[in-house]
Amino acid sequence: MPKQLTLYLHKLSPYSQRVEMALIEASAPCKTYKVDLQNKPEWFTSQVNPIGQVPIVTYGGPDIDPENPSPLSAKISESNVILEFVVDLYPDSGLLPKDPVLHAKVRFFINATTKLEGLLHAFI
Ligand SMILES: N[C@@H](CCC(=O)N[C@@H](CS)C(=O)NCC(=O)O)C(=O)O
Repeated sequence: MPKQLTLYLHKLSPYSQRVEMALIEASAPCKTYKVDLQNKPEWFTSQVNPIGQVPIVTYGGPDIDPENPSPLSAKISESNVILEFVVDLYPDSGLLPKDPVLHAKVRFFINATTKLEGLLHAFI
């Protein structure tokens, strides 16, 4: 029985989108909760992510209402970190090739897209 996993996201956030896609690709049972970034609920910053960003996942602890997160769940933020976490949870999902060369190529792609995001932010 997998532990509870809840993804807090925003549909227009590319960081959220990549985590959601990975969870779908891994067929991971999870809940999603859309955070209103224009009007963040107080419980989100006090109990889920003190810096108020999405995506973030809660993992483990009791399976309860996402608006009432448990202190017993692990809180994992940063899309790249969450992606690695999903791979660790679902090593056979095919998200990350086991072949070392292909693995390195995927990591190169992730690294390159992360740098591109930085450039993009410089223009907006
Ligand atoms: N480096 C973070 C960036 C996350 C990020 O910038 N999230 C934005 C949405 S795209 C956000 O939550 N903004 C709301 C805020 O900062 O108050 C990641 O990769 O997860």
